[in-house]
Amino acid sequence: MNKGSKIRLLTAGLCVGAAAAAFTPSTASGAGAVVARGGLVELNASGVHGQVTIIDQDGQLRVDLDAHNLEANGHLEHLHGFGDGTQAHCPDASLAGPDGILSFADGLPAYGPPVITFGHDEIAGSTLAYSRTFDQTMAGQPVSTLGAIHQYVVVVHGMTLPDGTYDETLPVACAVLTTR
Ligand SMILES: [Cu+2]
Repeated sequence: MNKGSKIRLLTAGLCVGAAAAAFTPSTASGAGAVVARGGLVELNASGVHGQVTIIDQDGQLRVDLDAHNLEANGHLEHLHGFGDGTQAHCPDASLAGPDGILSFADGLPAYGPPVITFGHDEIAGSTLAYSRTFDQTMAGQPVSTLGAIHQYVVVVHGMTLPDGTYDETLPVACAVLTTR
């Protein structure tokens, strides 16, 4: 065993110890969980609305997403943010620039890059609803490396542009997350 793996094992042992100390048998259900909720607010006048709940517990994120008034087509849903404590925001329409269309890139200064893909879904109707659990980021890191969940926002993408082409990456709704 090399020195590096010994240190990692010791760190893991300490984490287990800390978790055990904080565990209270009488509140076994949901102990240590952080619950973040947010309302999906439309972008690009999409009319899309809905609700997102993220439960951060035991190194896993459970994502309950419920979005309505979507186009029957392909959609991407991500957790977006900067991951360094910088608060991500839902983009203001003014970021759209002269063309009035808030592109994926236009929104980046506000919402930051995607850090977890919650889904890439082809829908036949106008509703997208699921509960999915994630233990890794897009970069392959444990979700525990994300830090406080409320520094991130959830963005739903996918809408037809005025020229008639479908843009799967166009932001159509965004949710700020609050934990209380
Ligand atoms: Cu996204």
